[in-house]
Amino acid sequence: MKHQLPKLPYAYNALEPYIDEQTMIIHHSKHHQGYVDKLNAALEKYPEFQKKSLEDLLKNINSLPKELQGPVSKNGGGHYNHSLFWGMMTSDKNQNPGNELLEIFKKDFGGFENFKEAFSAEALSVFGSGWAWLIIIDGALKIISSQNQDNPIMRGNKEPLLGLDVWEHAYYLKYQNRRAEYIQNWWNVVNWEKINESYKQLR
Ligand code: MN3
Repeated sequence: MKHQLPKLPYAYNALEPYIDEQTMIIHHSKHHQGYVDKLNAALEKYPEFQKKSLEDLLKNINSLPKELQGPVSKNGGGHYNHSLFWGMMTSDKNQNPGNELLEIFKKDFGGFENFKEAFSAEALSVFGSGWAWLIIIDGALKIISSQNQDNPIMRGNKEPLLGLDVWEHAYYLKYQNRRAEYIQNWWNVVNWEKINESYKQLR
């Protein structure tokens, strides 16, 4: 079974004006498709690993054949990260995290605004290409970042609650070098409804 590009859960222009249509078209139909295609190509000679789920491949990245580790972490990681990322955003803009998560943000970060500041700072500080993540470790929320297409499950953590792509391809057409402005605007399209569901499953 080959890996497949998932459909976007909204139209390419649905995140306007914060994320522009052209960026979404290229990001989904070229970049994400490219990760899927290269992942399938890398697995072509390995029928036994074609049967494994993407999560299985990434969680066990270090026990894959040496030749597969690089291509799977880059392209499998890219496929996994983007598949999550699309669902972490929504056309239903400016959602509120809701009372339960607001309480958790208060407990773990001193408040929602503090959390946003810390997450934004982590995303801004990624050198080159990578991601900022919100994960749960031992019942507490924690902000981390990763390089390239690495992600929390490759490090033995649970699926992330929230992730932000800070590769230049995610924002350069609209924001050029202004990553901070991209990050600030991205908060308007965060799918808090989805993140609440994930929290209930993962905590
Ligand atoms: Mn990307």
